[in-house]
Amino acid sequence: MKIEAVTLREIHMPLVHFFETSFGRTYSRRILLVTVHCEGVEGWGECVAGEDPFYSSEWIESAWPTLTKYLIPALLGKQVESGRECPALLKRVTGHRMAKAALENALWDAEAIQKQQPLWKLLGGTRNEIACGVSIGIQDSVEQLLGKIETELAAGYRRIKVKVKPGWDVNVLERIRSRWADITLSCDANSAYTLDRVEHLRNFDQFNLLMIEQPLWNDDIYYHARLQKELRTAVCLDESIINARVAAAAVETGACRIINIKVGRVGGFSEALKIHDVCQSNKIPVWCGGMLETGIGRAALSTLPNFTMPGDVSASKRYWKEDIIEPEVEVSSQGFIPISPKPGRGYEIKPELIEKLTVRKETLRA
Ligand code: OSB
Ligand code: MG
Repeated sequence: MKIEAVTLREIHMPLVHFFETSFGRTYSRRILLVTVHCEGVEGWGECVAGEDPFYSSEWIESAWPTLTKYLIPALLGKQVESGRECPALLKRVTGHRMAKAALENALWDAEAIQKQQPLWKLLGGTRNEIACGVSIGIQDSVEQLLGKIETELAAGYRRIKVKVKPGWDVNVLERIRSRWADITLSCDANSAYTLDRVEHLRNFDQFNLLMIEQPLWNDDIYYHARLQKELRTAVCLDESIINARVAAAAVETGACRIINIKVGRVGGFSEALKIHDVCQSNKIPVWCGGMLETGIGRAALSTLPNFTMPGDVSASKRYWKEDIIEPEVEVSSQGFIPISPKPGRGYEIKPELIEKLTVRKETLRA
């Protein structure tokens, strides 16, 4: 496939409900979409960089110029057979993994369409359905949170994850557990704690949580290893796991017992597959994290064999009034997303809707 042109778009999409983590509240998403044009085939990718550099140093305003000035020019005019070739072509640029992932994943999509194979099969997936969980943000009141949990359980979701931070943690988990003693429950701190809060974090052990996600600094492995030794609850790393080498180091040092893989965070499908394999050979279960993406950015990866825990892959309607793909992502009453046997990404892009939501657009040609 010759990469003839790449189109970048920024679309604006309000969330159905605000989403709050320990680093702030989001009402509406600014989403960067990438389209690669390769000899009549169009591949689509989504950049998961946020509106602000809070979850990671990358954000939409860093991703855009990095793509136009460096990453896209490194690909234009190139002949590639597979998305796998992308990391080597983009290697000169340090970091900017979310920007790279959008481009690489668009190429995987184009490759799948060109080969008339489902994307998930091309990635090595073996499942035909994905177990779904939900990530529920910090709310205005605990009552509001309990109401949301009730709704999601009724919808069939197989794991509830709640966001925590100092002041919204043990008190909240207590209320949840006193109402639902047996549900599969986990929590995500997005780096809201420090190691000197270990006594406080030990209180989490009483709630029989599936995991506590990213309790300490976003760039830390070592102190998570110290913390994991002090806790019965499994630590799961999200922000800290930026590539397969760091994943191997985290596993070797005992910094976590579970890893959250987000394709965007780690730079694309190629690196995500490597992390999957490192974890599988070390018997560390993984699951697929989300970044409030549209339907474009989700699901295919979760079909790999070591994705043994429900992911943050939820129905389109939890996020959007109308998603930009069809059919929209739907979750069964048992909490699963069936995987499409169709070639390519398995759903259609809605070009008119995307055009309507677009606030800026730029095409670079070979
Ligand atoms: O830490 O997993 C996270 C959303 C934005 C930034 C970070 C995170 C999240 C989520 C949302 O938890 C998961 C989803 O997309 O449903
Ligand atoms: Mg997380």
